[in-house]
Amino acid sequence: GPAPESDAEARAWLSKHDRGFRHFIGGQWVNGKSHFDTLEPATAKVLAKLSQGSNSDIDAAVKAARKAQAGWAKLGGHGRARYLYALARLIQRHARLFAVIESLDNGKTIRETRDLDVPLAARHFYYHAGWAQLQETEFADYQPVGVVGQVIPWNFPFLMFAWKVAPALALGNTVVLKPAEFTSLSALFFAELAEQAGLPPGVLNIVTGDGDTGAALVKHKDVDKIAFTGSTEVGRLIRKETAGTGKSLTLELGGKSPYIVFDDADIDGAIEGLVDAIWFNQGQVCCAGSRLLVQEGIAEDFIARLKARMAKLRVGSPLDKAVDMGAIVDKVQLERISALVKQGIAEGAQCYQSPGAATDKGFFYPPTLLTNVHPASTVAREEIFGPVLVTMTFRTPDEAVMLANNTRYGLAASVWSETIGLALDIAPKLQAGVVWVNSTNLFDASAGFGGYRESGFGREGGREGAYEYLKLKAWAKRKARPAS
Ligand code: TXE
Repeated sequence: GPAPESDAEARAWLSKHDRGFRHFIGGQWVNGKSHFDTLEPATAKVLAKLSQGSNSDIDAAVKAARKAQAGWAKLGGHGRARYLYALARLIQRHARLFAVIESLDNGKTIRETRDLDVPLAARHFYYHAGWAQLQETEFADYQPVGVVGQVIPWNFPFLMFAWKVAPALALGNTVVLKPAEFTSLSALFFAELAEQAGLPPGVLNIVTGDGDTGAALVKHKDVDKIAFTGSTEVGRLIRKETAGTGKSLTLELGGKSPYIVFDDADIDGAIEGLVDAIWFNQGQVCCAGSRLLVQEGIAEDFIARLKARMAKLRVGSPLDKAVDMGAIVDKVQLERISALVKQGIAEGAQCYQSPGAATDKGFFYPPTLLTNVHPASTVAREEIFGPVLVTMTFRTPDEAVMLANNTRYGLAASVWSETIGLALDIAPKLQAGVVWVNSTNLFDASAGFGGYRESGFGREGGREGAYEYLKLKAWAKRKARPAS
């Protein structure tokens, strides 16, 4: 196979910071009072030392963002677009380094970081630069929300960073962002580039740390909006915390998305789609197609072919370009996945795991399939957030819809059938923010992404995503009084 991607440049960058990474506040690098280690999931070794953000770090960052906001808004759409274009080009110029940093930090494969996370992140900056250019005409009656606090998860560290930061900045807001504690490195590397690009101090502030740091940001009195992506549990806490305050809120939370295969589907296509739906990013994807609903008549054959495909998946070092699945982000997440699978078996499911799970060093978990799953069982209801597919069968289209919607979530759904009339009849009945027909996991900056029900509210990307960072100012000018 091809040689593994070299990590030399990334290791050199890390060793420049071996005394500990700092927060980026008001254009300055500020050392935290305490630090914590972040691990490399593929080896379980310490990768970097990060600053733990305190209440006073958050306060300093919010003050810096407040101070910068009026000037940033006044710069106008075109002025801001120039910065966003410059940032997009810097991402592209350093794409390889970004991809390696992200793979080391998260455990996801270099094929994914190189071909998806990093290019899509750049695309978000280009795309939102476009909205900035058009702001005065397209959003003439709108004002920026102001100072935005953003808290992001670890599954797509850099892509979630771009989803949050690009629209906020484009539309005249300033940002305090807290990356996930497991995966802060790509955000910090970006901050170095923002400094290079001459982004005005205070426009983008990054405070690293754990959930306490996130909570301090959510509670801060001078933040106008909170945008959060992460667990449903923390989303619920944040909604309570912001209730009764003037803060706006958008939440992108968990999912348990159905993947529906009818008996007339293109079976090879549906199986390749599943590889992408549930084994991409080790299944740590909010919109993962984690519930396979397959029509009864083809179920046995489909499962047999799926197992054969699973046996070919290669699990191993994230920097190996031939590897399909890397490491799970952290030991805690690995244990959560493994406990849920054990519970599924205890509740009557049959478990198939492909033999290819690598190494005993890092946090690896094999591609896993649970069959004979009862719709009421834990694994059918709870988000596993790992490489674990649960399967159920259905007989009729109505039953497929009923099973698909039998969840408190509603992020995504995938429908496979060669009868386009059937697919288009089913799609609108599915309670999900996005429905993919004969495809899965397609994302673009121009398409608003977000959930129904307990998957959250608000959209990211598209025109709708831009509105989340704006507030309407309806106004009228009094007519001049007619001279009497
Ligand atoms: O998420 P958390 P965790 C789901 C997935 C996973 C589970 C737990 O099912 O197994 O969540 O993951 C910050 N106030 N998803 O525990 O805690 C935290 O520091 C403010 C789905 O890692 O929600 C991090 O930056 N912030 C999801 C971010 O919230 C708080 C992606 C997310 O971490 C906080 C991730 C608090 N009280 C996990 N507590 C998706 N939908 O994509 C924590 N944080």
